[in-house]
Amino acid sequence: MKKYLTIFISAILLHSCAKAPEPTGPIPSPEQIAWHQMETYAFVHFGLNTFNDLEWGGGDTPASTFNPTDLDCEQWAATLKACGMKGVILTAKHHDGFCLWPTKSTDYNISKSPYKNGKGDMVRELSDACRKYGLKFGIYLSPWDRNNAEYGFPGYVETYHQQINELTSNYGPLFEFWFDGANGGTGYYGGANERRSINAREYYDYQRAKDTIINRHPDAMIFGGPCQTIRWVGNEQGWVGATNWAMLSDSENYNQLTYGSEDGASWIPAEVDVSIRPGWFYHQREDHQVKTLAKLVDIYYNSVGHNANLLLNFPVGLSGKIYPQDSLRAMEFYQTISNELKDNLLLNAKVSADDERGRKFSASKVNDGNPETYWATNDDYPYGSIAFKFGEPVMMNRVLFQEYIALGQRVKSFYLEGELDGKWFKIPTFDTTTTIGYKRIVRFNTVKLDKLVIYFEDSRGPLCISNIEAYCAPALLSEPTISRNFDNVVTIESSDQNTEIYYTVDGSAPVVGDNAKKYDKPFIFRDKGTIKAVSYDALSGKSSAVSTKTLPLPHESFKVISPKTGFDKIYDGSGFSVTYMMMEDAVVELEYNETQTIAGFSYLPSQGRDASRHINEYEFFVDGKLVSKGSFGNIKNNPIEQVVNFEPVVGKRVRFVAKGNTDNAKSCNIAEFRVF
Ligand code: FUL
Repeated sequence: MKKYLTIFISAILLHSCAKAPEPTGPIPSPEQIAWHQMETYAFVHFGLNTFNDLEWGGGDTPASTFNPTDLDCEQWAATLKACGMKGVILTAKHHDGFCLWPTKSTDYNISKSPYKNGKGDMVRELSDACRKYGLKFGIYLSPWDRNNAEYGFPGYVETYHQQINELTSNYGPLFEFWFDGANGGTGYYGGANERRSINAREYYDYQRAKDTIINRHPDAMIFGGPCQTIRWVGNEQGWVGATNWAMLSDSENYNQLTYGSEDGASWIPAEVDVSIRPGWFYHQREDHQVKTLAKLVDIYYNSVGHNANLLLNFPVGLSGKIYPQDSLRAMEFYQTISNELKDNLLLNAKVSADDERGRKFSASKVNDGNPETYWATNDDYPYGSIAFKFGEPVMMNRVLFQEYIALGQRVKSFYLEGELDGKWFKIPTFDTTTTIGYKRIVRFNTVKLDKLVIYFEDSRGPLCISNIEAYCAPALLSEPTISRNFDNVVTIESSDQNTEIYYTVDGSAPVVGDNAKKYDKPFIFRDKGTIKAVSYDALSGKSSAVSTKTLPLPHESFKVISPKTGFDKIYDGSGFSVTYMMMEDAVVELEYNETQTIAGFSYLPSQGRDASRHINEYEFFVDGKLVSKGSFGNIKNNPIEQVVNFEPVVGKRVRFVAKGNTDNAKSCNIAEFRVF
């Protein structure tokens, strides 16, 4: 008996002392792991560009124009903290070369501006505010310098290193140093006003830069350049591939920025940089284009949910504060994500796996809340399945995974199945389920199940999964968007794939289960009228606010006299397809098949980034009689739809004439034009 007991105890001990899996290289450094854990942090673009309505200053904008009157870095820090950001990266110098700290390396700096009578230091103010609010601090220092006379020659390289030296010596711990990829081109260059190109890999002596930074800030990540420890994702739209390896190979293949490389020899994870507005710097004309809540939520799942960190940019405004619309939207975003991922359904589920290498690595480690423990399969088992059983059926639409990345990134392919009342079904997910890495969040339409099984089909080595969570995120009930194209096809879109859409075409408020029709596909609406729609969540029975679109008569009801070409773009429901006209021909003239009562018109200027030449003065005629004449006051800064109403007149022929544009240019733009 005693003998058996000894065998039994030693079997248990052996089992629980199973050896940890060998790393599947490459693996992250402890500093990189700490960086992964930050997940979301902020970018602030602020500088001379802000005061000159520019994205890329040429290097010749006078330092005297930098003049924030109400600058408050504590407002930035407090706001960003409330938005869940873990740190802030400041554009200490952008491509224009203007330095936001009183550097000794160039005169083109804040001490030559009226701000605080030349005594200001933005890097100091923001780094202090970050410390006060418990945020980490990072620096963006553009390698390209369109002001410096020696740019392109050895002299500038020394200036650049002097700047790195100052910034790494005087402003406390840095968590990240950002080397922008935009390099060389036209610039002021001390008055030379010419084009200069450099070999970006070699010119700046990045290895020396990295040594300076890491010697003083061992935890800091280096973004960009040949010595990078984290990588750009190849776009500025806010997404990285659903397949996303944290590894990178030496190849020049551009795609690996977005998807990583399974065979890559270095651990260089992705950072998704995106602005909350179209531009990186503040422009009043973009005040109406702050990204919607739905868009930001999507960006989160396509960045943090795809094994990358999210660097969300805030263009600080002219006053020196984060604009209220931006901070409100970012706070809503943070609250929405926190709410979506609040109640982990797996905490009390019964978990089991088909393979595990011992008690220390048992399946139960994936829902023990400890990131240091993990479920691992045996060495010859680079696949496996794990099941969660619920006492009562649950509703679910999100599953979150984390690998134990200290041992490398492994999983190559997996899928999800549910069971309800003994019936199995595959769970169709919104995007492909391939890699996991530090974090992967999988979204799908809400399903009801009493058992969840995850099959890991393929992996670079035995599985090492540290965490699995599941949620039922409430539907994001945002108003749907309604648009009609030139062929009279109406499309209604909801931001949340989990919701249904209901609509009416007679102008009445849509009530689900009553007058509203369920939308399942685009439909033809060859009429004039008002379409109203709501997003509806069948689960909670809740509807979004109503969105309304008033549509004019279709183009079949009139003959287009002017313009001769491009009217389709003016009448297609999109602010991004634009017709340009020379000012002398800038006329929209329509002749209706039948007499109409005309009460007004609307003009939408181009919604494209950096669009110019908006019509700002007009005349409007009905049957040759002038019925309205005026200007669109603030259209340059606020290029939203301009609506003009007048006493209704009866007529057949309307003529809209552009009399001026915002840039006194020879041509002007029209994105959309309507008569009602
Ligand atoms: C880009 C720059 O050219 C933009 O101005 C901005 O700073 C963005 C973050 O990186 O490459």
